[in-house]
Order: sequence, then C-alpha cells, then structure tokens
Amino acid sequence: MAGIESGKQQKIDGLRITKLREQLNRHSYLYYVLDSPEIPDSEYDRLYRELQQLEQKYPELITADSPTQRVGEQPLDAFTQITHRIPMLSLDNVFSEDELEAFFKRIHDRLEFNDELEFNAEPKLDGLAVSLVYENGLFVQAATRGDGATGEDVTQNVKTIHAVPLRLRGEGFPRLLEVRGEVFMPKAGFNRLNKTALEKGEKTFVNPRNAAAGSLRQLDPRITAARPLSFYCYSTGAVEGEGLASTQNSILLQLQQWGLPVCPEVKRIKGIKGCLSYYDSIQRQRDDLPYDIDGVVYKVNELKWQQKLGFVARAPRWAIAHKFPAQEEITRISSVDFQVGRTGAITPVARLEPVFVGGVTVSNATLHNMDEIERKDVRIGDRVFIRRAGDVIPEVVRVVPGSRKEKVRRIKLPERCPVCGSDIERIEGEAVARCTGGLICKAQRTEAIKHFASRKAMDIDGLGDKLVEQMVEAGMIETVVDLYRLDLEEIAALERMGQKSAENLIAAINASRKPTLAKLIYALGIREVGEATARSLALAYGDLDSIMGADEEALQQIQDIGPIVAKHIIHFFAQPHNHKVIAQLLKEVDIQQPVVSRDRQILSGKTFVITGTLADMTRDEARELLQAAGAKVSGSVSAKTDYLLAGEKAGSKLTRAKKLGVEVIDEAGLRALLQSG
Ligand code: 5U1
Repeated sequence: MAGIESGKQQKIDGLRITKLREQLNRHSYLYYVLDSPEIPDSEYDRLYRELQQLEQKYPELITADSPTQRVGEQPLDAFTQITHRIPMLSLDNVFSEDELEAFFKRIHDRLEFNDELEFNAEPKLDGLAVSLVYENGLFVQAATRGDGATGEDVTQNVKTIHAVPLRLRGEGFPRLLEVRGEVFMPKAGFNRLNKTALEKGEKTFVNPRNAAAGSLRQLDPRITAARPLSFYCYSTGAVEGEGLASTQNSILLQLQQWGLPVCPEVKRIKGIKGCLSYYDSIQRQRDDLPYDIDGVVYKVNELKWQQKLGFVARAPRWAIAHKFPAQEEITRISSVDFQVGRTGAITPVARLEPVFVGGVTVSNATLHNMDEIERKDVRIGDRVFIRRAGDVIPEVVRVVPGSRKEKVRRIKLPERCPVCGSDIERIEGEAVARCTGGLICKAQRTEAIKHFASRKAMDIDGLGDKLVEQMVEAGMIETVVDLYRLDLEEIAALERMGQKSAENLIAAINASRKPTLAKLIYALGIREVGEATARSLALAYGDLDSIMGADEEALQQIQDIGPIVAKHIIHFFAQPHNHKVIAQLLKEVDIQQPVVSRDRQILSGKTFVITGTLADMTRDEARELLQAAGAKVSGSVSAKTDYLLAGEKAGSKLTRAKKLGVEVIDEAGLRALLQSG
C-alpha cells in the first residue's frame, strides 16, 4: 500500500518538476528576451527553490535545460580549444560619412544595383563575441571568437548567463543552429560590481567590456555565475536543416521567438540616409542605453544579396561597423591644479597635453580626490587614459601600464586654499578635502552663484559660468541677491557683452523671479541637497520659513533625508550670512504655489516615463509636477509603466511603450490627469 502511495506521490512530484521548469523558463524569457516580467524576483526565487528541493529528492528527473543546471560545475584546469564550424568573422570599420559613402559605392557597384538597398541596423555592443550551438533545440556548446578560426570552450560559463536559453522555445528551428552574438556586462551591473569591490578594498574593473571578458574567461564557473553578464544575439553561424528566414531582420525575429535575446534597438532602414539618421539617433541615446556600445553596424538585409557580395579576408562585404569617436584616449599629465567648489570641496584637476577624445579636444580632466589619485597611483608626467563620455566631465581613468618615466612627480594636496589662503581640512573617513574659508573664499562664492543660475536651479538663460566669473571679478556681484540689482549699463560695458546681450540677461534674470519652492531650495546650494531632496522638503513643509525652523529630528522624517543631510541643512540655515541673503532674496523673488498641493497625491502609485521634447514645459518641470502629485517617474519603459508622457521626437521609448501596450499621453493628457480626482 505504502509503495502505491509513494509511487503516486512520485508521479505528482514529477509533473510538478516539469511544470516548474516550464514556468521558470517562461519567466526567464519574459524577463530577458521580452523585457516584460510578469512576476517579481521574489516569486521567481520561490519557484526556483521549490524546483531545487524537488530535484534534490529526485536527481534522476534533472534535465539539462533545468534552470538549476546553470550553476555549480567544477572548476576547469584549462579551457579546451574549439574549431568553429564556420570561421567567426570580424567587421570592417568606417569613421566618417565619406568612408560610409565609399562602402555604399562598393556594394552598389558589385551588385550592379542602383536602387536604395535595405539594411538591418544594430548597435555595436562593446562586449565579447561568442558562438552558441543548439542541437535539436538544446544548448550544447559555447565558444569565444578567439582568432576567428578557433576559440575557447566556455560552455560552463555561458550556461550561467540567465539571458542565454538552455532550450529553444517553440518549434521550427533547424536541427543544428549556431547562434552568434555578444556577451556583455550591463552598465548598472558593472557599477554595482565595482562599488562592492571598492568597499571590500579589491581591484576594480576598468570598463564593462574588460569586466565581461574577465568574467567569461574564469576557469571556475561559480565566479562567472556571480557576475552580472548578459547576452544579445546578432547572427547565425553553422545551420543544418531547414527553417531560417531569408533576411537578417527576420532571422533576428525568429531567434527572438525561439527564446534568444535580441537588442531592442535593432531596426530595418533604407539607404545611406537611413544609416546616418540611425547613427545619429543611437549616438544621442548612447549614454542612456543600459549597455556600452562603440558604434552601430549596418548589414545588407537580404541574404541573397549578402551571398552575392561575399567576403574579403576576414570580413563580410555586406556589413560595416560605423564607429563613434573614441571615448578613451592616451595623453600626458603636464601639471595638477586644485579647484575649489561651491561647498569648498577641493578637486585635483590634471592639466593635459591636449588630446582629441569623444569628439572634442580635451586639456583638463578631473582626478576626483586624493584617495582616487592614490588608488590609481597617478603622478605628474604620467601617460594616462582620458575618458570623455557624453556630457560627463573628462576624467583620468588610469595610468598606461608600463609607461612611467623616471621623472614623474607625486601629487600633493596643498595645505592652504589656492584661492583664499584659508586652511584646508580633511575630515577622517571623508575622501574630499575642503577649504575652510566659507564665503570669504571668492571661489566658493562664485561657484554658489553659478549653481544658483544653473538650468536645474533658477534657470537664468545666458548667465553662464564665464559671465559669472567675469562679474565676480569685476566686483559687480558678491551674493546671488546682487544678480537682481544689476545695472544694465554696467553689464553692457563688460567684455563680449553689448547692449542687446545685457538686455537679454536682465530679461532672463527677471524671468527667474518666480521660482517654485523646490527650485529655490535647490538653488540655495545646501550641501547634499540635490533636486530630489529639495522637492521632498518643499512638499513636506510647503514654505521656506517652516523648513528654516525645522529641527534635525523632524527633517529626518522626510524622504531622502538622513542624519548627515539633516545636519547640513541645519548648519546652512544657522549661518547668519545665509539668513541675511535669504531675507534679501525673498524681497526679489516671488515663490510660486505648487500646482498640486501635497494633500492631493492623486497620482500616487502610478509610474510615468517622460520622453521627447515637450511644448509647454521642460522634462524636469513635468517630472516635478508628477512627483508633486505622488507619481513615480522612471527612466525606462517596462511592463510596470502606467503612462508614457511623450513629446515631439519621441524615439525608442515610444516604440517600446506601444509594444508593451503602455498608455501614451501628451501634455494635454497630463493636465487632464492632474485635474482629475
Ligand atoms: N550588432 C552586431 N555586432 N556585430 C559584431 N552585429 C555584428 N556582426 C558581427 C560582429 C563581429 O559580425 C558579422 C560578420 C556577423
């Protein structure tokens, strides 16, 4: 009787194992391939643990495609070599429009075809090319590109990458299918990994590409499993059996349906115009993409044309990589100066032999602080890598290994502020050294005014850093209040100004006289009070007097405010000088009441994403409105997004929102929502 009972239980457990495996694989597909998860991570973990426990009870029921089989194999002594069935090619590069035109001419001449050709355009990921082999739908082997003919067997390691399916979904795939693509480390995972390494005093990775390469080439797959790697496929290699479509774009769609992740920015385009506009659009999005890229790739879409074009040496004639300007270059540090910031923070700045990087010539780069200088062991005279990505200030990344000459000099923190001569203090446990001069220090005063005028603060159009410096230097302004008492003729007399510019500046200053409370708080430049904290303060207290009167305990009840920020706020408002400036400032400006009061959190629980150019407000203003109404504003569209607020020239976020069925609204729609409820 007991035997029958246990047999019955075994059958039930067996069915449950199959079900759990299918469920987990489906949720992986939704998460990694469609980027549209249906369950939270905690629920996935619960199902995973249940499967693990059942498999422990019935090891004979474990299959090769079980999600539990991704981790835990034994370390290898060495990687074995694998000869690729078909060599893995590389791509030729172009760096300019002229070179791209030459590529187009070569193709059209060879094909004797004058009409516009269709291309598949794809971001060029900065990762590691790999080949994955599926036999009858089951993942059996992964290899690195190596020299193109032979690579290393990294099957165990690739198995640990959750984005790589262990079994293909659906049907209709060829009996043998070799998929090629890029293993990469998403930026967020890379930052997390380096943050943890720093906290533990371990070595950090230089960039996501190196981190991905270092992680994939581990003999112990348990180390790889702990690294946040991902994968996008971009082509096929060897194929046996029927089933593949006849264009590059439709093959990628097929691969996606079979469970392989494809980069969402892939697009079918036409002719050189289409290529250039894709290049521009991806370059604009580059910093916001969750992964590093170094250019885009255009591939002739029709396979029949690809076959006709063939190959040269190790690259196809039918594809080209259009590279972005390099973001890292090498140059020498000639000297180091120390700059004083708004809060007195002293930043070492490397003066460089000028170098063209990220599309501009760079002569200065930040060294961040003395701890960073020590960690990177940078010295004056060293040859260093400079990185300039997007709008970020160029930075010294590292010394070029093996390049140090004997005559280098160590970088020393000065004892006194280079601007006002006050003592420099370095508080134990803090990386940043500070000038103790406060507002005696002209540098701190100047930086405070620059911050006040900046776009996210009072947004005084035309009052750039150089002009602030000029006016401080000329003794026209000492505090931010002086901006509102400027004399037109005095401004017009400044170098490079004139009557019209001076009038425009006065108009812009006057336009800033009606800030929201949040903007004004942010503009005051209190240490550690960024835009979000300023908004929380404005929302919680509603007026400046209440904020100034709040004690440390009360401040800490507010979102984003911990003991350190609370201390900075108290300290700021305790300074008699700041009191005086605020009192004078309040005579010049008129704080606007928030459109939505803090009692009407009508959008609480709703998540918005904002994209494109809005007509009546900036994206920051829209975000402020939404947050004031209790909504969450996120940077990327997912299944959890409730609304996409889309303006002119909305790009991939709009496409994605439509794909996921997210409601898309314009500014009128936003106003209607804010007035509802
Ligand atoms: N997106 C993309 N990257 N990438 C790299 N496509 C692509 N194709 C490649 C390489 C090396 O090679 C083709 C020849 C398949």
